[in-house]
Amino acid sequence: MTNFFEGIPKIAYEGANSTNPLAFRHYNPDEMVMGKRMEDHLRFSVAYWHSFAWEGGDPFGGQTFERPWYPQDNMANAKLKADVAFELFDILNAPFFCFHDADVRPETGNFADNASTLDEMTDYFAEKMEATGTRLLWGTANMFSHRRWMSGASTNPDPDVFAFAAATVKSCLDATHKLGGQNYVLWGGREGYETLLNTDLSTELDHMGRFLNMVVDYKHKIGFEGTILVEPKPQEPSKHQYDYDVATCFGFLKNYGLENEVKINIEQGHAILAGHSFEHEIATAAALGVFGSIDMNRNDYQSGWDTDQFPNNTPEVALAYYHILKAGGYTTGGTNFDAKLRRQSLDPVDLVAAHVGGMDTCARGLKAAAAMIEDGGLEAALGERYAGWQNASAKAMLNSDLGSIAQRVLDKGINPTPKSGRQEILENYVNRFV
Ligand code: XUL
Ligand code: CO
Repeated sequence: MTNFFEGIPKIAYEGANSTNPLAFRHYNPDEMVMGKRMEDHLRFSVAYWHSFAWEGGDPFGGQTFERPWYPQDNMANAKLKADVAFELFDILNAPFFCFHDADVRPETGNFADNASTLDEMTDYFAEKMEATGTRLLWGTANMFSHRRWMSGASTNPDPDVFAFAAATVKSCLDATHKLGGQNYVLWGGREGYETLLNTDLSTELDHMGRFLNMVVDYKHKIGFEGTILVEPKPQEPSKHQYDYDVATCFGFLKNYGLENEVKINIEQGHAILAGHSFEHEIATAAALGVFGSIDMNRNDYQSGWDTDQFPNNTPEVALAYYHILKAGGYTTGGTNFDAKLRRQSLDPVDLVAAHVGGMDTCARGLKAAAAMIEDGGLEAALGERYAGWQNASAKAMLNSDLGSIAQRVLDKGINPTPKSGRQEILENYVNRFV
């Protein structure tokens, strides 16, 4: 045991009337929601990078946090960081965690040393996972922070960087497989460009497509049964990112023959940056058969940055879970808190409280979503709005052609009467549940 969280108890469920800031008011892991335990619906995961590796810097200033595992350039501190991380998982009773290679081991600047320190750290994790029952939701490679990645990883004009990226993903997939990870994520922060003046866009897309095919081949070769996920984001750090949003990713997957192999990890803040709502991205992925997992957070609506705040808006979260439940819930996916403290939130208690609030907001959203599904009001309204399509002659149009349909309009004198979309009535309905 370290003394990092000294004085902070394990977080318990105390019910909605509790005023204890370090208690769950809604997250009650064993509570049944639509016939399934809440913990199994939500599948919470703590993100190693924001909570343990990020030092509180922003574009105008560096480290604000002081942690006993800084500087993060040696293995002793990497192990201390792991000890504290597993203590947080335990305090929160979080079933899963996620990590990048660069979060957990020091950066040595060369592949062989990075691979061997990653191996040593994941052995260290394996012992802790065995002892505590914490599981790995996903692993991933950080191919955006080190300067070698500044012009991309698989899309880099330099084939040596492509090679370094392939070797890095191989080592991270091996690590994820070793730890029984349920998914493997690829987020392409630098897979994009700053200016077309120096970028061969079509070659870069082909390289990225080939790279992802190699990842899928390797997954099958080693018998990794988890899901390969890509994570859309429109920009930041690159001006243009190739995996802009769910629809763009789906087009990419189709183009490179990967739509049955790869699913999508959808992040709230990235959806907002792309000009979408979170539920739009979830519903689009579900409609296209590629919904995988979510990175739960919240973006500031004014700043235009990826602020990665902890979620605290129940109505927004409720609509997200409504679409997740409608899609059948998670299979290998889960709710990963890709969320970070504000840089003034210096204390260990801030880290705990941030997760407690995030988990509670999600639990409350899940319960509201389930109540809406059980009530059936939104589904009934949809049924009514699309009722005309139950008609046999309406359905027959879909197997017809423009000429025959035009003839039918003339023969029957079809002249549609506009009907109310009932938006305000439906918004009022949702407010009854949140
Ligand atoms: C960056 C982001 C990443 C991915 C994993 O915006 O979301 O942390 O989730 O690389
Ligand atoms: Co993310």
